[in-house]
Amino acid sequence: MTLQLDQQPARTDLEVHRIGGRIGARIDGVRLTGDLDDADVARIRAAILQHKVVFFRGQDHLDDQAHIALAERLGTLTTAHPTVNTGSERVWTLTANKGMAANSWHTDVTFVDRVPAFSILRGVTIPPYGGNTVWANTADAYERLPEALKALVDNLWAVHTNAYDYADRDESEDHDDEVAVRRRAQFRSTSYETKHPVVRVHPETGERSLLLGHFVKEFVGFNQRESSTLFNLLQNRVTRLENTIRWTWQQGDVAIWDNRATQHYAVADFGEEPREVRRITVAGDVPVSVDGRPSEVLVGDSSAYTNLDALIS
Ligand SMILES: O=C(O)CCC(=O)C(=O)O
Ligand SMILES: [Fe+2]
Repeated sequence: MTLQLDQQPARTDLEVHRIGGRIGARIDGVRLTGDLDDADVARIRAAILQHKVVFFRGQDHLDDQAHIALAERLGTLTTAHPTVNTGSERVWTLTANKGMAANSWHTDVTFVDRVPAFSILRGVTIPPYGGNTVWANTADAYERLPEALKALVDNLWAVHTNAYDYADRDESEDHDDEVAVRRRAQFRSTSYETKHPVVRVHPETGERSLLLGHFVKEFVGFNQRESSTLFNLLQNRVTRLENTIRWTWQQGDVAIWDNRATQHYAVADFGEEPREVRRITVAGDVPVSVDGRPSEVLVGDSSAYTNLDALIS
């Protein structure tokens, strides 16, 4: 007889507490390591798929290596970033937000075809105030669209790029600061453009979700002005407050999100206070549209970022 997951005897005190109406759960009673038992990993993965983002308090024991070992339990890892030299093969370190453009709604790395599956973010230095991160549920946003709009987006494709015009979207005071300018130049040092379906079918849950965020350049068949009107209409559905969860970080917290069903925004309201978070990214496969067509690379080769042949699911 095979036991259902939730009928298996609990070996730890792992508990999942929902903290939002449409997205978000906190998981208590578990110490995150690469040695978690398989049943706990399965419960955590199921919770991520259901709640889209999950949070763990008090994981101060994690260093980069343990963080990597934990992430490997969820799948094959990507390199740290397709274009930015982070000084590490796997770890993407974000110190403050200056010019990083994380204070803008996005899904991670959608300018390549192989959009990451999971991002695992650890709070290393947390400011005394501000610096929250907000996540939005892109599957729920799709489900709540009026049928007429669903019919439109089911057949809509968007071009995503890492070379988008930041000046358009960033009103921060340090936009022209030297560090910010240098970071942006590195971010765009190699150009990537990918055509993605606006509605993707999730490879694990079968759910449909909106694949948008700040890397979108335009919609296929629409001019700039029309693209921007349509983009705002859809993004507003994704980011309405009822569809989000906001997390107030403490040092040692870990957030894991399903990058195939969320967008996020790091709020840049912590003045000159230091803030550092570190991310390990689990590779994902190429999105597929409602009618079964995969995303298409227009510019750039991201095979070094994610080796699709090595993907384990
Ligand atoms: O700084 C944060 O809280 C999130 C940054 C971000 O966008 C990411 O790690 O993907
Ligand atoms: Fe991000």
